[in-house]
Amino acid sequence: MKKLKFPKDFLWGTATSAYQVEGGIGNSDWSKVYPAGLACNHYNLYEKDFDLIKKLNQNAYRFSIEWSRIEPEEGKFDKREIEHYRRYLQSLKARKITTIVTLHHFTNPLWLAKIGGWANKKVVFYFSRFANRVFDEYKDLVDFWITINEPLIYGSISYLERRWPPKKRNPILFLKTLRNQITCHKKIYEIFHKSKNNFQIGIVKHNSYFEPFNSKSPLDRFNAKVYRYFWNEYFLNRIKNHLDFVGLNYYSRDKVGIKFPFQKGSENEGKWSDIGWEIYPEGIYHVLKGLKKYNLPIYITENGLADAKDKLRKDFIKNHLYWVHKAIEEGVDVKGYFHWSLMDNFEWEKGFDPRFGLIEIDYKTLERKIRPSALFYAKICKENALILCRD
Ligand code: GCO
Repeated sequence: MKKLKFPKDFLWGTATSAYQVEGGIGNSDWSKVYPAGLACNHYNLYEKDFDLIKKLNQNAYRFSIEWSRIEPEEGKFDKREIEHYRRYLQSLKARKITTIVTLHHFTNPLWLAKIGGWANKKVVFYFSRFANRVFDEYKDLVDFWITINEPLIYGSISYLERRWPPKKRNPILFLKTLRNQITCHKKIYEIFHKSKNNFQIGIVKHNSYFEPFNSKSPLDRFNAKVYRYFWNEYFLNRIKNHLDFVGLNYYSRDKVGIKFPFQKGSENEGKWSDIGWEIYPEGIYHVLKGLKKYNLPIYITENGLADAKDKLRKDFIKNHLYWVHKAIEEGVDVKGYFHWSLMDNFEWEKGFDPRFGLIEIDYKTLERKIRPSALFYAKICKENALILCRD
């Protein structure tokens, strides 16, 4: 038996986002295009869910505040919703759960979408006004702020791949969005840090482990480097002086290169999740090592898989944490791990089929059922260690 201890005060938690779990959001750019209905009804059942977080020994929770609830019309702030999230945060604090709040997790109020969303320069004014208001309301209750979740995923899927609202394919709009995200982040960082409150503010980046499709091909090796730079580093390089920490979302490996049909068989040989993402735990180690140069604390803000039968999740957690621990031993300053997700939820354009939860949701009754992997993770959280048995 081997015990891999994690650093003192390590944060162990789970992550969700408002649109994916709350239910009843009718006023966002997603509401009509991909309605999430009642989702998990977390909006009303949050006390119950926080009890489960506690029961599962997690000491931190990452979630998002829905902009379209707080500001349903431009410039009009909804007092009832502001009070809702205050009670929400208070009940986390009452349970001594560290709070990590994401300000933008993919969805926008309809009024913003109507004037061009994130591609419109005005978003800088609107989003920082919203952020500022939220900060003023909740600054005593929030430990970590995240401005934007996965800026490049958001920009590319919405403005290049046409899969998410506004479902456009327009590189100019993509670049404008990117520019506005960078400006917004820096501005909010500066505004928040005028306050004397005790908090940290950062970004959540989706970084992948890029490998050449064919390691013998110089072209493929070059391609992997280009991806690593533009996907993993470019955004961080632009905001690195405006960060207290880096949030990392790691899911998988991507083999990149010039693909010829006869090379196909060699692609991504590992295990696969229910939605076809390769499970490649070692990748998290390489990605973490890649982030070391920023010299900032790192929180793994998402890591998980779609696994309805809960067959692979336990090993997934174990093996990823093994590699996280190795990175820590080699000097990477990882301070927390958040599994995606606390419970099954609305997986964007894929709907409710993919099951990412440590807790299973029965969408008919909204009953919560703890999966075996959640208990396995609970042990790790309690021990602040990963226990490896020889079996
Ligand atoms: C993302 C988001 C989450 C997803 C999760 C699983 O990475 O797209 O932050 O909202 O649900 O990553 O795909």
